[in-house]
Amino acid sequence: MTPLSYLKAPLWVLGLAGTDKSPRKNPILGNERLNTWGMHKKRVQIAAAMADRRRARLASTLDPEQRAFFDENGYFLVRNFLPEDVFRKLKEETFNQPLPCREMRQGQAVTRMTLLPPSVLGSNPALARATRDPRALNMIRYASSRGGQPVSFVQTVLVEPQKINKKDPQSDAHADTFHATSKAWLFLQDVGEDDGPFFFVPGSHKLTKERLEWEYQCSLTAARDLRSHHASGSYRIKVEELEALGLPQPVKMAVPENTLVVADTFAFHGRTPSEKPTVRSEIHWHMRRNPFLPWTGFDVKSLPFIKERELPVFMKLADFAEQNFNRKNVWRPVGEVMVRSDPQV
Ligand SMILES: O=C(O)CCC(=O)C(=O)O
Repeated sequence: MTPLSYLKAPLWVLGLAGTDKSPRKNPILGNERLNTWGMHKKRVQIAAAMADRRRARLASTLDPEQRAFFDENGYFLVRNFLPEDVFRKLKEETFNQPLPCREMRQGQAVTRMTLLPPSVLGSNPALARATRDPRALNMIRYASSRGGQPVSFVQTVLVEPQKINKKDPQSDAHADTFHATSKAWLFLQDVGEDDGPFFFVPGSHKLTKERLEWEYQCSLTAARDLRSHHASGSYRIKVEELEALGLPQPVKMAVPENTLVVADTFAFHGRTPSEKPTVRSEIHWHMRRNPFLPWTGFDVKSLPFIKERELPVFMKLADFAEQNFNRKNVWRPVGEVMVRSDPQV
């Protein structure tokens, strides 16, 4: 660390009261002594208690049976989510025209992101209907324990094990961060057991005393861990460790097309490695908010001029930072391409 980095100290302190999760980037979070005294543990405990309270307020937006399933397992799963004619149209709009895309490579996996700003949604009614579906949005909000507007895009995961022999870091079971947060997938094709399905450890969204102790142990060493995602606060767990935490083995989400899965990704999850080339497309949503705020509303990202523009604006800012401050944007623009074409990065 250079003396100049200490200019960021006020941001590190503020980060403690927000979503900051990286012990490597924020030296306060990575401080072994503070973590020995229980700093990380306390953040995890407070965040979980606040999430429970906010969820209680969001509960009435959900079907009681679906909510009970989520509360027990940490995810929602709805088959035949969209009416058949809407789903057919959704696939046509997604697959039968070139759309502006970006790509990011992680080992043998390339993630292609097709942005869906209001201009694209305006001319593609089925995409608009799917991404704005109120049932999906309510489940995503409940899973992240906050009201507001998630980001959405078409995600296509292209895995090329025959070309690149380098591990996909998403294939390790992991928690995305230290608090409730959500991701959702509306699968646009059947996903078989061998098609690199999403996997999830049921019940691992719960903050048990075993999980808290595991979080504590991770916090003591994470900042110097060689696995960069782990050191960045997305803690990795070996499947052999799950039993000691009272958890079952991961379940592969091998599901038919038109299935919606919404998960709290504080729970352990990941992408099943595949030995054959696979292409998996989905409507994908993310939602993460400050876990320490008591309210479920007041969402800046739901304001009319920000709603559905957050991701495109963020990408432009990341491009600007790359051009002017030498900070690489991992999401490389690849122009207008067919969503299931071969990757370019
Ligand atoms: O899309 C998937 O299969 C899961 C990827 C993953 O683990 C993640 O996004 O954190």
